[in-house]
Amino acid sequence: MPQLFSLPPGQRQIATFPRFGLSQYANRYRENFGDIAINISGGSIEPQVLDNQVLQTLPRKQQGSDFHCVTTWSCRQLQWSGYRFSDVYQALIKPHLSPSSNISEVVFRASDGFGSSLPLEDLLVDDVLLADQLNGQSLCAKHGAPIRLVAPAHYGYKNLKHLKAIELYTPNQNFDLPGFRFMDHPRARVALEERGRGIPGLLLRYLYRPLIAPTIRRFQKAMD
Ligand SMILES: Nc1nc2c(c(=O)[nH]1)N[C@H]1C(S)=C(S)[C@@H](COP(=O)(O)O)O[C@H]1N2
Ligand SMILES: [Mo]
Repeated sequence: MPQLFSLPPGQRQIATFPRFGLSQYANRYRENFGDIAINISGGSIEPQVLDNQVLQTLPRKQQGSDFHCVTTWSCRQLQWSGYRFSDVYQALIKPHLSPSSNISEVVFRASDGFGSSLPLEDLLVDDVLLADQLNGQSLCAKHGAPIRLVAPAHYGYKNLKHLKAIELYTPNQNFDLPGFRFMDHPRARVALEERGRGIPGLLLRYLYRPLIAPTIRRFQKAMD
């Protein structure tokens, strides 16, 4: 279990799992984010909605994984439960696509307005989940109710909370995401310190670190 002793480059352990994000999302907190309803669209797919009932037809996956925010805090061994993204894709999405559709990129949209993308190839691995439980309980509003993406090999900003839509794109298609482009690396792999786009991860470490404490306070205050 080498992970128990070493953290990825530039990361430091934090004792508790804070509510976190870009400051403009702090106040978009609600006590109730409603039931699971994930709108699937793009590619050749007939738009459709995944709800709890259809997700429950898939095997449940439990997983303990570390969580790494781009600002350098890491939280160890969070216990997630949910569904493998690869199972969702293979069983519930792919059968509805025409065989010739070449999906390469997936965009996730959240009900607080946040959005993120990852290459499909990064999502079809064993530890990427759509998680609806954390530490044995239904996911709370603070951490992304009713369901969120968990992609432990990628920085926190790829781990989108309050998931409400999944969009599928082919290699030549463009899409829009909220936020500054330099802050969004297309893959954001933690092991390679891909913190941002066009700026070295090593530099961003030092720019982001002073933001941790005020951001945690701001996100906490928005829930009071
Ligand atoms: N919908 C939504 N998802 C989001 C964010 C957000 O503000 N809104 N922030 C991202 C960032 S930067 C991080 S580090 C993690 C934080 O997850 P947590 O609040 O459960 O700790 O959520 C990510 N996913
Ligand atoms: Mo983050």
